[in-house]
Amino acid sequence: MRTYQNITTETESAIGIITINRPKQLNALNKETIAELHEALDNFNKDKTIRVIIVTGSGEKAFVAGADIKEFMYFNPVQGRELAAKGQELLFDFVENLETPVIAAINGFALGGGLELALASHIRIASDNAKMGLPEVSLGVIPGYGGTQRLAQIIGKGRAMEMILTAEMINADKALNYGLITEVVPQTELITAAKNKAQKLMKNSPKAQSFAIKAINATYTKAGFEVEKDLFGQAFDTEDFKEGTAAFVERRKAEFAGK
Ligand code: DAK
Repeated sequence: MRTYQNITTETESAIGIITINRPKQLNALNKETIAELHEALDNFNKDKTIRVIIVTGSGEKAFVAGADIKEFMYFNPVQGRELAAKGQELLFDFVENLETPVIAAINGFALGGGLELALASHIRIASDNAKMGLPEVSLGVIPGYGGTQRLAQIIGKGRAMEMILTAEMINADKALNYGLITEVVPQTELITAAKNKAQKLMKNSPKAQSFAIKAINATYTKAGFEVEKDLFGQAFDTEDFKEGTAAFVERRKAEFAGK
């Protein structure tokens, strides 16, 4: 099996398990990690002995604490829009439209691009210490990997609007109540719970499941995703974006001028 720099993969009883493995950066998604995730997901999807894929994060603290801020803070608007499009194609749209069901096992912080990865997955379960949010506006940017669209699709416009505009995190119980996740378990039981869920999925027809994924996804329009990409790119050209990302790195509160 191929060795990756930022993820690990293993197989067990027809389940492909992908663990994002940058614990020092709380598993933040940089370009390389996104490319590796694409490759691993593609390989598992093509392998017909694999019936379900589980995606999780290494360590006890984070699933994925977002896109790698230290990488994207230097992008200009053109790079921002291009990378948003590329990221969606390689990972977020790719996961959403994969034929093999993907379970996100959220083992801690799932923020920004991390929550967006979970939102693109077909099923989400979480450990009781998990915290979820889209904090992008606190950095002067907006969710750029489908979060403005998929969060509202899953939990409704009102709750999505509140989560995105406040940039606040919610805990696992609230996420369960919102329907953002479908199960909460103690952290030590998370992977077992994900594997049990996978076993349930395996009782059914893979062909019919892939048709069902396609049919469910067909409801949603693509127009909103295009608007998100454009506005995401525009946000990279604002003073607020420079201030928001600089404040994160300098560990201080951002002072937004609204420009
Ligand atoms: N990126 C890079 N490094 C991160 C990170 C991130 N998202 N999150 C955490 N880290 C790093 C910290 O900088 C720190 O590194 P050192 O200082 O030790 O070198 C290390 O991980 C441990 O984090 P903390 O010391 O902050 O740990 P705490 O327990 O104090 O806090 C926290 C945990 C999760 C509350 C905090 O780390 C945090 O607020 N993290 C940032 C959350 C966040 O705002 N995530 C980004 C959301 S925006 C794009 C498309 C989409 C996006 C971007 C670009 N393109 C197409 C270009 C999406 C953007 C987002 O995801």
